[in-house]
Amino acid sequence: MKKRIVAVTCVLMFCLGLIGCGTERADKTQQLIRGAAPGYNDGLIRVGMIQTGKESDWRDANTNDYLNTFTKERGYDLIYIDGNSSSERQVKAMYDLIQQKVDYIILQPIVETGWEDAIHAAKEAGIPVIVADRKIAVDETEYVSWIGSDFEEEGRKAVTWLDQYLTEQGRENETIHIVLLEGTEGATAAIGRTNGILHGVEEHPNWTIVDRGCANFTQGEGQTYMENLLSEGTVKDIDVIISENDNMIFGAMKALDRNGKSYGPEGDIIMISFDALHESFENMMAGKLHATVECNPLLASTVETVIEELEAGREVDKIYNTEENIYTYENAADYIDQRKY
Ligand code: GYE
Repeated sequence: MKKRIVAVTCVLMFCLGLIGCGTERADKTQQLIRGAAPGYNDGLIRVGMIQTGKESDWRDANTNDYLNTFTKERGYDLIYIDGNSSSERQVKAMYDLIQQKVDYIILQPIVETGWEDAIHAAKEAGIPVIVADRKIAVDETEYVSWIGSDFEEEGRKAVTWLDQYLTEQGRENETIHIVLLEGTEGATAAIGRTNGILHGVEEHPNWTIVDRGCANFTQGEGQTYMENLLSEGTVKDIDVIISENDNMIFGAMKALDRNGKSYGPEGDIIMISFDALHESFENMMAGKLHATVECNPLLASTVETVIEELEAGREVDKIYNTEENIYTYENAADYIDQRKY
């Protein structure tokens, strides 16, 4: 379809005596002419977007960012597909979008594996795929770019902060019992954060993971997981809970409340999570959460930049990492008003 647009555009420009036909891709002028091209009814760039689902508040912020960026007013026809937390559904969506001959596919995969054939089919069809948020385990020549966070670095930030905090508290030589609530198995965000955290734990012979398990990044599963753990009674001491996202720690808080356990800077258990949602800042200010490692969900503008570059026929980078911070109960009040999600 793109070739046809370019061809028609070139004929138009040639007839108007404007310029010769040099580039293969549309630039801004060509985009304007798109609308006039017969057979291409609206002049919009058709973008298929495959989302993971609705597992967390981070995800809602991420979805809204795409919906607000890829609008008709801004020149896009967005076909948004909710993966509904199903990898099979996501793969099927890829084939559907290929069949619809969209101009670009944005893929936000649930898990890294299982993508070889679908990604290759998109490449064969000449549809550029931009992967965002989590990664896929395929050769990097199969897709255009990946845009997202350095999740292992996020994990390291959490343990570095814990190390400093324990030292400040004079607890650097104490045995520290850690519970680790993990995100979805096979998801880059969970793999990376877990690696970063476990490396940090290995470096501290007096730290021990007394329990770890998957709660799929959801608040409900975070709560159930913690309720089960507390009712089993096999884990006696918990000094720290590290949760691989904010929603799971909110769920864990409910379970701790129901079991009369105190936590947060004003309680017994040290609480650390990831994402840095607005609600986490409120929790830090309320003395219920120690720290949250930022993970930026606002990826759409970078994805759009990649599309604009491709439209202009320019080269794009393979990896775009987001800039991120860690926030704590000590500085939450200084930042809460600036938070965008
Ligand atoms: O941390 C979590 C979400 O992949 C970075 O997925 C994302 C993670 C995020 O549901 O809240």
